[in-house]
Amino acid sequence: GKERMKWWTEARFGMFIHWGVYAQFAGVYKGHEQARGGAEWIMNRCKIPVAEYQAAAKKFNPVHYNPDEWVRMAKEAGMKYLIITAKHHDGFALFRTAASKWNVVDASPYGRDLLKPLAEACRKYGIKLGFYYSQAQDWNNPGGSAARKLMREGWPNPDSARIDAYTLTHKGHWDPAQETVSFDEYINKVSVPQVKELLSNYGDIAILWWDTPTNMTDEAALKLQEQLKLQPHIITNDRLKRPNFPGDTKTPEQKIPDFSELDGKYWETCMTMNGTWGYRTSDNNWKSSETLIQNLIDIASKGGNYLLNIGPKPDGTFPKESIDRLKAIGDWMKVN
Ligand code: FUL
Repeated sequence: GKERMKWWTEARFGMFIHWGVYAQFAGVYKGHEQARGGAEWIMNRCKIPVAEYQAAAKKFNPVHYNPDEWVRMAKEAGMKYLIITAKHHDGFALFRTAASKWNVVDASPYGRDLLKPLAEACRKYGIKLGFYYSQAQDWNNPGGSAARKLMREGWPNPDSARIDAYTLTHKGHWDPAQETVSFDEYINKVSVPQVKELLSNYGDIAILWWDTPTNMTDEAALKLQEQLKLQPHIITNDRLKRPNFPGDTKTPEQKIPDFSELDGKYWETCMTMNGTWGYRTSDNNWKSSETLIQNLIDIASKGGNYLLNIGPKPDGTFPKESIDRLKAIGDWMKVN
């Protein structure tokens, strides 16, 4: 109830982090710019075969990853919480997991859990930690669902007509490797155990941020929801499954609701600083610091939270444009 939501309603401002193997592609596949969607969608948008995408993880080696610095930057910008993609739609776990080999420890040269030191840094700076977890959509772990995006307007693969036809008749998949087990089996053997790991191995977890409930059933949602008991104070969003699982918070994406749209429910606007969640070299469409500060004021005045995204580079550092904006917001915070 209210008590559990207290810190969240006072927080106002948080950092979203979208990071994974897609950062390495940075919006480019075989020399072609990904045409649509965030750069974290490149595997789906460009229909990259499973084996080829997984080979890219063999070069994922973020040697400049410094979670202490990340959290300090969030803190100095006035942020009170941080939510990171523990697993995005590409299924790559940024953590040690026994449920799938498709994770940073087993599949990358980096070979270490990325979330452990982040959790420590969050504790050090008094920043609440949340995990984003793509519970249904997973393009690498067999059985995971896939949104039916076609190539037609995407990367001009000469084979796109054939791939689109396959995608349309195979529930959004484009590679037979994605269909070797059922969705139920994926939920039971990957999703549920990984959520259990995330809620058991990293101390206090403040938020579980579900996403894109493609193919979710009530049964699967109940199993995942059950895991939340591991963290009795946890707050969840409204993306576990629709309908019937509203969670605690609504999640307007890339928009700030008007006063007339507010209905008394808790809400959090998530937003990118440029036009993509995952790192993309060519996206220079950065919002000004003034715009970001105005958004924060607008959201706070309407009683919401602002979850502002960073897409770290494959080496583990934040883009300079993001760092500059965090600093500008922090400077403004100090005088206000
Ligand atoms: C969306 C996802 O598909 C995007 O990649 C991103 O994670 C955004 C916050 O939610 O639905």
